[in-house]
Amino acid sequence: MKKSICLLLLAVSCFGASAQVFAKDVTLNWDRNTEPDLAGYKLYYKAGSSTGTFDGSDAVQGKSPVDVKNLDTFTLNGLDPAKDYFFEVTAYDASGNESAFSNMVQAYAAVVPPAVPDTAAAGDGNGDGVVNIADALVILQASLKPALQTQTMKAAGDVWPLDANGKPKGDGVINLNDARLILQRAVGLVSW
Ligand SMILES: [Ca+2]
Ligand SMILES: [Ca+2]
Repeated sequence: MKKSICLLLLAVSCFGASAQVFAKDVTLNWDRNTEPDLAGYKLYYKAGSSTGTFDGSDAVQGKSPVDVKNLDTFTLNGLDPAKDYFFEVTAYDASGNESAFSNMVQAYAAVVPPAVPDTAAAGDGNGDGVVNIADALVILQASLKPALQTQTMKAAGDVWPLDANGKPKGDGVINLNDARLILQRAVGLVSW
């Protein structure tokens, strides 16, 4: 049980019904040990930082380490997509002797996209529930100084361009087009 094991991260997938609720599945693969008394592998995982004990407990399969038996590919399910995870694997023999740890691999936290504005909130760049000139000014400021842009502005203030039905579609950036369109909405030149 001296042989080193090379661990690879194969896939990270996210599934979820809304932006807030995701389950993350992480598939890992490692090279097989060739010792004749090899009995299986243990998959260690932890959330947060790469240092410290591999004391993960989020996976559907249970707390770290997960005894994956004599497999060389395994998928951990139900991890929190908001967290970074770190993984290592060991091999064990029929007598219970455990190898040294493999290399460590990391699965990064998923980037949760900003909520798509519904038409009621679209244009409400300051998040106070109404669309008026104050929002046009807030978005104008934010368009000139990106450091000022908040999640609310990005979600509600990115209204330009409008789609074929005249509803705010957005193009992923806050700029003068958004400020102008919110101003037009505020003074009643457009509606959505
Ligand atoms: Ca507002
Ligand atoms: Ca825009």
